[in-house]
Amino acid sequence: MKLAGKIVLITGASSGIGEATAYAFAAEGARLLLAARRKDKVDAVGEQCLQKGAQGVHTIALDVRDQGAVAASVESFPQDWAAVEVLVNNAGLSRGLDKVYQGKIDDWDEMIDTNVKGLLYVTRAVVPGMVERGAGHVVNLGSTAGELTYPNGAVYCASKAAEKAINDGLRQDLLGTPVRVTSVDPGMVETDFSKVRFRGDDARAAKVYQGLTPLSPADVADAIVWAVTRPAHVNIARVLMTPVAQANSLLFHRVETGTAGNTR
Ligand code: NDP
Ligand code: 8X3
Repeated sequence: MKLAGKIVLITGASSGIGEATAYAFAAEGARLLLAARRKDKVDAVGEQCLQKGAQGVHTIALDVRDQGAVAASVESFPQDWAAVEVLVNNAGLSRGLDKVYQGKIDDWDEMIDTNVKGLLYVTRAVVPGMVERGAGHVVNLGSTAGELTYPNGAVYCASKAAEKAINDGLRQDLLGTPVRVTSVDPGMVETDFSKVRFRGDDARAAKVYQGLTPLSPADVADAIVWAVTRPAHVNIARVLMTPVAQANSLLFHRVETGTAGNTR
């Protein structure tokens, strides 16, 4: 599939993997619908995209947890932006590292509302148009966390296990249509993810990536663009990717300690 001129909707495009994915599609000459809550940030990403080769950019202030706003937003795309061909369901976050029996209810609600319900709301609003037009590709951001639960992360891991189930279910439900569905499931990627998890405690967040070379957001964007650009009859169900220093969501090797273990 050639991406020049194709309309690509990316949620969570204001930072990290979503931002890098916007740049990667921009370099292919796509037209980008970029959504996130922080409109100023998403506008700045949009400007960069135009410089990198995007054929057009339309930015949207959107909280994916707000089902009404998601539906209204997709309904109100300008006429010549309505035919979304690629949806990247990337918006997501983690909050805290706590034992389930001590966890904060608000953190659980935020993770589940964003990573599970938000992903569903956007999918529900966009995919019918893909089916109607007979063209489309949905890329969902999963995680190694959805494959294997790690201590103190049960609810975030559960949200990504739900993503895995939804990704598989959506692919089954779209059988008989040309619409493709892919989950891209990275391990540690250095973004604002840990800063958000630890609510701005940057020193604690930096420690997550100390002593190993994490994936970069561009590495993940590369996998997304690769999956989307396979021939139209090829569906990449899942891309599970980690840094070399990470075996799975439980096991990392850190150079300074020379030890393997699970320390986030
Ligand atoms: P960042 O914190 O850098 O980016 C998260 C993005 O999600 C931001 O653009 C943020 O935008 C957006 N977002 C969060 N909540 C909402 C919301 N309610 N509505 C709309 N947008 C929202 O983290 P990453 O880039 O790392 O995370 C992107 C995705 O990748 C997530 O789904 C995450 O779970 C997944 N992932 C991350 C990994 C990692 O190690 N970093 C590994 C595996 C998966 P804004 O705040 O402006 O709304
Ligand atoms: C993010 C990866 O292992 O930090 O999904 O939770 S991890």
